Amino acid sequence: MQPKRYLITSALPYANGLKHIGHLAGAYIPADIYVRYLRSQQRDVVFVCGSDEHGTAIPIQAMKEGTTAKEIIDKYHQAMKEDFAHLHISFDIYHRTSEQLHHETAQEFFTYLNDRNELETKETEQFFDEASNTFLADRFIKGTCPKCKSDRAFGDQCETCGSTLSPDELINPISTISGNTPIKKKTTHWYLPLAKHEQFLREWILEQHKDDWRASVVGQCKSWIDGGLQSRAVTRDLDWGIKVPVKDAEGKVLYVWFDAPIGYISATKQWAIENKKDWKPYWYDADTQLVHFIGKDNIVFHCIIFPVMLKLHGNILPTNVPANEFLNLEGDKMSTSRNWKLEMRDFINDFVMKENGGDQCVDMLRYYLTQIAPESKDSEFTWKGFQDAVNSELVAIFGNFVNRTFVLMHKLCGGKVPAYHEAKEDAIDAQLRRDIMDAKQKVEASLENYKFREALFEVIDLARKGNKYMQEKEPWIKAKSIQENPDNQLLIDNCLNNCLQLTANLSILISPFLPSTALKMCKMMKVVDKMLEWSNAGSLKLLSVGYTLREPQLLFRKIEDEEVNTQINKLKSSLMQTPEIAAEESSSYLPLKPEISIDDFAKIDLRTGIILSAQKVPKADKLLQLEIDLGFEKRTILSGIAMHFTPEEVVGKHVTVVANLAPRKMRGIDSNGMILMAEDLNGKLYFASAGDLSKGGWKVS
Ligand code: B3M
Ligand code: ZN
Repeated sequence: MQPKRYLITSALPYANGLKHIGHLAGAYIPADIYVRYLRSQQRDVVFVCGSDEHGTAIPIQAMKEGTTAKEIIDKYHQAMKEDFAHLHISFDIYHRTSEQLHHETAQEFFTYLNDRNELETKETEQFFDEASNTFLADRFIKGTCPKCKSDRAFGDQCETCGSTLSPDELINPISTISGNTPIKKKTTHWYLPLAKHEQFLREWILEQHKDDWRASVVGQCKSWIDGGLQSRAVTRDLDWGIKVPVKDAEGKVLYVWFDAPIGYISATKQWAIENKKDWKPYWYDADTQLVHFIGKDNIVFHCIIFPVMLKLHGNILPTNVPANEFLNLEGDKMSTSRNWKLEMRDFINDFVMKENGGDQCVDMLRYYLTQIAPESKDSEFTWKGFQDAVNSELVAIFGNFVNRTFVLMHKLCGGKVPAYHEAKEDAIDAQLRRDIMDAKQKVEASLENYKFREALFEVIDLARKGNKYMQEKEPWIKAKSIQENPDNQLLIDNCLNNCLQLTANLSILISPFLPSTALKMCKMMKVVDKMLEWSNAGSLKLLSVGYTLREPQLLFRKIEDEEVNTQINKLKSSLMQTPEIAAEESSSYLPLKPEISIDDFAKIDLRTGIILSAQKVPKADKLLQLEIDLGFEKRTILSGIAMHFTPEEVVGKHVTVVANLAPRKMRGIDSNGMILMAEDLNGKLYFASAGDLSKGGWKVS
């Protein structure tokens, strides 16, 4: 039986910075595809998301940017909202957890559980900064890593070796707020006792959902449960967040992972207010299908902690949590701290905003990110891969098929949908028509099972079949002998009718993935977007006979080598700017020689020179014999650059010469001086020239 309604959520991104394409591929594009597919079937669906604006990540970013937490969330909420809109992620609402409605919803939730004694309180000792009179969140404590001894370790993790730490493990802990050594102080917190719910979790996840949830999700849950479920603190000592709604809980807020998922509920409430709907069935009725799209690092929160909260609060549980693995970038893990990332904003600026065909670039990105979606294992974004996906699939298969169909229809059928002559149908036609009808079922089955890569593959495969069909039918050849074989026109009609019906089907099937492309196709076919309703797929009568169609428009442009190279260089150069990499680089610079006096320097006579001729020195791999014009005289100088330059390359070069160096005999030749070269970190040589002088002999000082 079909569920009555759907509530689809995408992880609420932290409002502490711009998000990268790994986030996009993990939690937003697949959710958007799924939602668009459901909408095209007129199912009742609400797609909610919003900014996660609490947690220590926010004040920490504020400290970094030298501003307030409020300014940080306002800035990044707005930016993320815009980025998602540019990439056509079609949320029904993009809310924020700093809204009053959310604070109230989260507090009510807490109170409900607390009133029913579902939470425990415990007193512990925590680090406290006396100077600022605050308890220190893990991230606000810095120290030496017990594992690798690096001093870039925080209370939760070491930045150098990546180990997960607790503040107690740090050697010489220091408050990042005051720089002082913190003291230990007693504090009370509320905990969610997960162990009490172990039986429920085992049955619900490991039995009920062992087959319909992704293996990686069930696997991660199993190891959490088998590892022994600990009570989880749901409050923190912090001044940024939602106040704990209990008397005498001064200075305490709800833990961000307690309030953030409740953000899905408050977003639904806000959507209902704006659309005059009732939000309650979406969170209470058993015939609602709740699906959370997330990245794998959020599994425990969405599959264990939040469901326990929902169960205790009387809400429905998620039907599925299709978590994705990670997306790597050009052979390395994506990382904000190392600056190895491609932000959505960068793609938008470099492609989407650059040309009026920006929409097609959005679809190209959506295409590639779906084609490589990390559904069952980590996958990799490369610019070359992006170029290949666009050029050899979108352009060469999908776009090419649609374009050829339109061009030939205009040329051979007078710009109208030709009739289909049943009597002339052959086995090849019949097969293509079956393929069109089957494609719908295949795409549908994959989408229903959250297999987006597979679903997209089926759509492209149908276009591939279209190309093959056209190649076999060769209507352009048949057109040449219509005079002799009048029947040929009937065969041409059948071919193009099939190709046009196939095109119409492609527009429906591709629409959840590439919404702008589908609309562009509708325009070419002169049909309204109602045609994109899913129930129309599989039909062979989408375009009526005799209907006039527009001229074709190219659906996708090619991605040029130059664009790919620019992006790769940009990525590499941004990596260089991070302090970690700069430190690594600097260790490959040669150490400086001992200091010299100005008098030492004054002894060296540097002159400009021009290389007049050059030749290899026999039996010496490294040496070039140079003839150099110093203006007042010509010199022979031997230089060890033969492995780097050919004689032809250096003739005419301007060089700086140490002109008063004592002559030295090498390989039987007198060398009178030395030319200066610079060497980069990779050992590549450059001429240290005084510029484009017309004359040699000038003094360099
Ligand atoms: N903001 C973590 C993250 O972006 C978190 C997700 C909340 S979903 C309720 O990875
Ligand atoms: Zn370490």
